[in-house]
Amino acid sequence: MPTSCHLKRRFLLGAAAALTATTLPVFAQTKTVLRISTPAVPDAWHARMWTVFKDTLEKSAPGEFEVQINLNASLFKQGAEPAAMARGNLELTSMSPADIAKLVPEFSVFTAGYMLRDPAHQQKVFNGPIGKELFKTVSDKMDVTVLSTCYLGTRQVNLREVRNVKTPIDLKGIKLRMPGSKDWLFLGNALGATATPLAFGEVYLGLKTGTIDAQDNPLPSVRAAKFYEVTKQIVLTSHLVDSLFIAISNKAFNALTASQKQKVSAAAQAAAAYNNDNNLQEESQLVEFFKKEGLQVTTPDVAAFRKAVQTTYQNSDYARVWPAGLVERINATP
Ligand code: KDO
Repeated sequence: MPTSCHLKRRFLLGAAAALTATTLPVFAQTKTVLRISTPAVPDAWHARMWTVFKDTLEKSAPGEFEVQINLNASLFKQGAEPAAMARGNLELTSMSPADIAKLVPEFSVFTAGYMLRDPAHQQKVFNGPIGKELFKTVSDKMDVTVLSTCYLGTRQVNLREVRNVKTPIDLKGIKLRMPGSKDWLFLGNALGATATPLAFGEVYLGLKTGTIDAQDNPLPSVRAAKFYEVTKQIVLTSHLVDSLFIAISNKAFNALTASQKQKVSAAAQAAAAYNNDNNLQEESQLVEFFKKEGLQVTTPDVAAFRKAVQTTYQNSDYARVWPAGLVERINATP
């Protein structure tokens, strides 16, 4: 028969075991997991910025978050991120204007060539009243909160073989790879080429084997993804001052405390600032780099490209989808 001393000891051992069994997982669960998915290659500034996000958050909220960074579209394929966020399978990503335009048609104004003038104009538009209004619609329709605006760079045409390109007519018949959605394809065709959809991760091989003749991306992306190894020319069309928006699902954001929300937003701002500074600085130096790598870097008749592209958009259904006065407000933003 157990003595009371035995019983007490057994009770204490049992209680200790129960405590271990319940407390360990509870501790593990208290960290909020933030899964990030992006098609960016590791060497791109908009991939590296996620480490800045993670480190900033670790400093401001030590031990509160587990930030999981998935690059190279290893978690979700390019463009599938907003749907994954809606299903609750992903917390954060960087969305392109074309990703947003699928659900918020008026946002397609930012998929149009020659709409934003330069990186400073881009930041003023998105950090001012236009951004505020449109991001509210994005939150209502997509259930995600935009935390900051990244400058991806200004998109240029990058050809496999050297060609004399002055105006859109000179791109006739060129199979120009674009990301795989209708707004991107419209832009590629507006440039005068034959737009062909392909995921970012397949572009290098497409250029190498010749299944595509060209691709368009900002110079820092051409460097980071090493497209210069398999192409011979860059035509400085500067057709799109491109943006990426750091966004978090509303489900994940609303589960945070007010203080955590503020810290996550601040980390996203720090990440965007890091990306923007580096992309801007590198972009200004890359023409020399590509020339040294043996590429021809040529300047076309940009005014002719601008006119042709803007006319194509004005005469399309896009102009009807854009809210009255929006283009004028964008143009009037200093
Ligand atoms: C691309 O596929 O060309 C693109 O530049 C589109 C952007 O919106 C973005 O998805 C980017 O790829 C990736 O992050 C890879 O740099």
